[in-house]
Amino acid sequence: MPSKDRIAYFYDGDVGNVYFGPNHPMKPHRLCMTHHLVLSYELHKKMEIYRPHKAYPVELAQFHSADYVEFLHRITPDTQHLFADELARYNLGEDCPVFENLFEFCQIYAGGTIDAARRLNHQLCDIAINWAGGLHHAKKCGASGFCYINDLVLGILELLKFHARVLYIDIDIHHGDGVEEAFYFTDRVMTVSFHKYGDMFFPGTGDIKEIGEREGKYYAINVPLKDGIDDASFTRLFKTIIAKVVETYLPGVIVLQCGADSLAGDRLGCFNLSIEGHSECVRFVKKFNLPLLVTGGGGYTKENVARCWTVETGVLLDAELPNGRRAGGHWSVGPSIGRAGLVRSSSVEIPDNEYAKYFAPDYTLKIQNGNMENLNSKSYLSTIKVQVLESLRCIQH
Ligand code: ZL4
Ligand code: CA
Ligand code: ZN
Repeated sequence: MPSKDRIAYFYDGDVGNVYFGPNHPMKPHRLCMTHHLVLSYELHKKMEIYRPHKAYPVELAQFHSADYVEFLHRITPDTQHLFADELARYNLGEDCPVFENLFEFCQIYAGGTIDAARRLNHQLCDIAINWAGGLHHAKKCGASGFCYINDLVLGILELLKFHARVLYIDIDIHHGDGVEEAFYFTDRVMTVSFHKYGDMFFPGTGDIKEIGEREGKYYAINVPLKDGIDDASFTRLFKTIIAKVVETYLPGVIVLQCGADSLAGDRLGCFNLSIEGHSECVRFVKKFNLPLLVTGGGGYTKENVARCWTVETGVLLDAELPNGRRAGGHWSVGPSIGRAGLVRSSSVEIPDNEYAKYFAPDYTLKIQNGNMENLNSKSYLSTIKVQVLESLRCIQH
């Protein structure tokens, strides 16, 4: 177990109190649920918890255009009807609505990722976690796909002040287009995104042939996948590619976007990963023992998001949770009567807390299997792997 001060965890209770609107898939309340679940497992005793600073407009403008930042700062739900042109220009609307306290929300999640990068830069921790961050679609001059400010790009720019090479890995089911685009022409950041590709799935980019340009050629990697990918196929492909990437690129620091919409049963997703499969990727990345910045991202079945990021907090702390993978310690294991009064076998209930009701009826960290066909054939996955590894062979340091 690492000493408590080596893991920095960023959280602001205000971040979960914003509302994107009726039926909007993005529910920041999942961040409160995650935090309460982390507390109920007493994981806060094994890491330092910080409230992030609210990033200043000039910090946001390190990547974004000053006019866009200024507009985000100024616009409110009451005044938006006066700014139809600007709303269209900055892509604000149905996916990216203007809501109460929008700018403060951006300042908090971006502040968390920037603070995380700064603590890593000064070697004040080995791993920094910001589950509110990971909003990978935001562009220099506008919002996209529920993302307004690209905290990942801001965090990476901060890391580049101290590190020659930054590796960005993205396991959200959507293509990490905003981060890729920001660093498409440089070899100082390698971006690797695993995502669903095809059938017009958002954002529509991330073909395997997108590899970067000019100085950045071969430094963008895209792993396009079909519906229903399972733990075995995903983790095998992930480990093969990431091991080769780290061996070839020799990054000084890794940024890992852990979007939980790649889990089975996600409201927007179509993959079939369990929490074990998803968190196995986190465990694998941690094992390189490089400074690591971990963020959230998508995730639209909010009980599963909270379960996943809690288990992954445990993985990063070397404090594996019962049902996260291995059972052990003082947790009760074995046949039990659930809170719902059902007899179950080999289940471990999450510790009781004021948020426990969200995890009914089983009250465990397990999620429902998607029961889906894996449309990624062995030969398809093998072709993808071969193409990525071939592209990596073109890099010569
Ligand atoms: C919704 O029900 O594919 C937004 C968005 C709001 C409530 C109001 C209904 C009005 C699904 C999505 C209709 C809204 C239709 N409401 C929005 C091409 C689209 C154009 C916009 O995980 N319409 C755009 C974005 C994706 C598109 C995914 C993932 C983020 C991340 C990191 C972003 N956009 C079609 C959709 C609803 C809504 C229901 C929705 N939007 C599903 N997928 C999208 O990678 C955080
Ligand atoms: Ca992705
Ligand atoms: Zn996503």
